[in-house]
Amino acid sequence: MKINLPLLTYNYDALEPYIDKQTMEIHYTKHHQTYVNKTNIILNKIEQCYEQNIFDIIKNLHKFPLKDKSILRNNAGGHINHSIFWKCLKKHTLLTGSIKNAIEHEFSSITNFKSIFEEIAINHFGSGWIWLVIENNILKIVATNNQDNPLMGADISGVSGVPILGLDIWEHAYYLKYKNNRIDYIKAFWNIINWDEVNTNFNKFFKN
Ligand code: MN3
Repeated sequence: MKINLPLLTYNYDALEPYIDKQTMEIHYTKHHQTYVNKTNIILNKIEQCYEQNIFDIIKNLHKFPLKDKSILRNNAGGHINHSIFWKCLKKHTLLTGSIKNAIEHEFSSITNFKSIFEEIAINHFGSGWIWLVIENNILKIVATNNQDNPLMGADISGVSGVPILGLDIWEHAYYLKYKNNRIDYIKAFWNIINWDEVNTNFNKFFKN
């Protein structure tokens, strides 16, 4: 089994000025590509891989030997996290439809949702990701360290649920433009969320 860098459906400068062209290009062609390459190296070495796709692999990390497990956790995790992230980014979409209703239902208001999300992102120590997940049919905001993903389950990532929106808060995601001002990067995120994609994800995983 071999994985590939997913096609980016927009140009590197499409998210300017919120995410600059150079950061996008390096992030996608260097960082994400490295996660893909390292995942493929380890997948090549594993004699028998019973899992048929990369999502099944990160959901079943416990099935792999310890040394493979940590390499897969970091690199297959990195690949999936970034694959989700790129799809969640687009300028000029509207927060509307079922996802809007669900956020208002769960967090009282959009404003309150945003402030909780920002608070979790600002207070997260070190590298990681902030996610909006559906867990037991409830919307939650959770954080993971390094390249962990909620799909890995609580035993590994400390949280669980299906991610429908993710924000990369590694320094490589923002440092060229925002330097140490992670808070400005987090606040800029609201301008580039692809709510159409998040709404599609919500409808896919939320059981009415
Ligand atoms: Mn990244």
